[in-house]
Amino acid sequence: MKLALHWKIIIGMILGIIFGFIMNTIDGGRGFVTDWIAPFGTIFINLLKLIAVPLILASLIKGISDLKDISKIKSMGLRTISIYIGTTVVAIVIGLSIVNIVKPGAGMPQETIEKIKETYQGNADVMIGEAKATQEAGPLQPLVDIFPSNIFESFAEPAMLQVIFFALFVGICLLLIPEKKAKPLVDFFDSLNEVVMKMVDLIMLFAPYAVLALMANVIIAFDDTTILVKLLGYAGCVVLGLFLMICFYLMLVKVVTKKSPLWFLKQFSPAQLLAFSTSSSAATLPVTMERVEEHLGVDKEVSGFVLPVGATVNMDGTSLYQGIAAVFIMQVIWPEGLTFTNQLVIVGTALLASIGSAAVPSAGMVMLVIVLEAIGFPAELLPIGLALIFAVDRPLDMCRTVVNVTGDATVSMLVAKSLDKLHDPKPKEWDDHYENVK
Ligand code: DAS
Repeated sequence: MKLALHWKIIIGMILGIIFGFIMNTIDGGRGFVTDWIAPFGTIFINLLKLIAVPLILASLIKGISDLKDISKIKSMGLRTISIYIGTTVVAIVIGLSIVNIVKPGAGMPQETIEKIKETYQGNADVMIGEAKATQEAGPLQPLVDIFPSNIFESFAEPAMLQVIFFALFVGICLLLIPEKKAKPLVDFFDSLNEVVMKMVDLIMLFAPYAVLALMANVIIAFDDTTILVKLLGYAGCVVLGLFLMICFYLMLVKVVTKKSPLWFLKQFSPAQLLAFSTSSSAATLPVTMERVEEHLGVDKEVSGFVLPVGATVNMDGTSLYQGIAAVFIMQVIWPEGLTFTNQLVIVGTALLASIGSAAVPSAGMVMLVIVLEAIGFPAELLPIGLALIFAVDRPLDMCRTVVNVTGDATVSMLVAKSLDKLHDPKPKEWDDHYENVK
């Protein structure tokens, strides 16, 4: 019986979790996973990151040149940004509602706080240092950073927004020159897009084994389960909020595109599984694009713009998490900060912090510092505050990254539907591509 690839990925995840727990009980087991298993997960993530930039370039340039009409680009950009902001505000409001009702941080015993502080203060200091580094620039630096001075540097970093700007610039200019002159370059990017999509398929055949390595590596990181138990209330609020966001997206898909939510989940699940395993929207982006274009039926000219922008600036899961984390930390060590005004400030700053969060593991926690500083959180309590949530951040990061990529896919369907660029997909199975190669 031939198993669909996403079932193989799920089996790889389960085996990885079991293997990780077994290695945690064996002397030298953690070292074995770190030295001999984890590298296969790193190779997989490297391969996905390798193709992200050429895929964005090819998909966006080809897509823009297919639009044939520059006014559609402005309309697509405005619809995309406004829907992204709307879903992010919904996410933050859901998060704040849950954490204020459940109050997971109220009444945490002082000895628990002390134990958490001594265990994770060092990690917290590193996160604070990273956050400070992002604040050194001026208020308009995020705008300046969109415009590259050397596109090869942009490819190398990769600076996703600079790559997107360059692709948009090239695509628009291709529309403004005679079609005969544009055709060679359009055909080149069309062909490049096909090649990169084929690379996604072949890389994904490695996914079940890579996911096993990634999950084993996550499990061996858990060394103090007693603290995890103390944070279950907080973690439960985040997971509940993220679940409600997924339900919100499925409602949007059903109401706006009339597609079945279960069909949407079935088609998009491989990208969600990878987002969960890698905790990185950037690494998942090639698979997100492949699933949205080939299995959800979104035209390339929409997915090529909406998804790379979304992976970079639309992080609904992260903003929901930041809202909950900020209030949880205040409930535990700064209850006097729990004012209505501060919670309104959290809505605004969590929106900006999620836009500024990089699409890489734990980025959301680093930017949480911005949210806390915006509400006047005492600087001397910041290390304790971050230490409080550090122990459970990795599993929550995995969950919020799933919501981040699902939000991007949902918005791409809504924008495509509004521009009449949503078609019935003709999906090709992953293995079918592989068989063609033999
Ligand atoms: N891991 C981030 C991402 O890739 C999300 C986060 O850190 O909050 O989307």
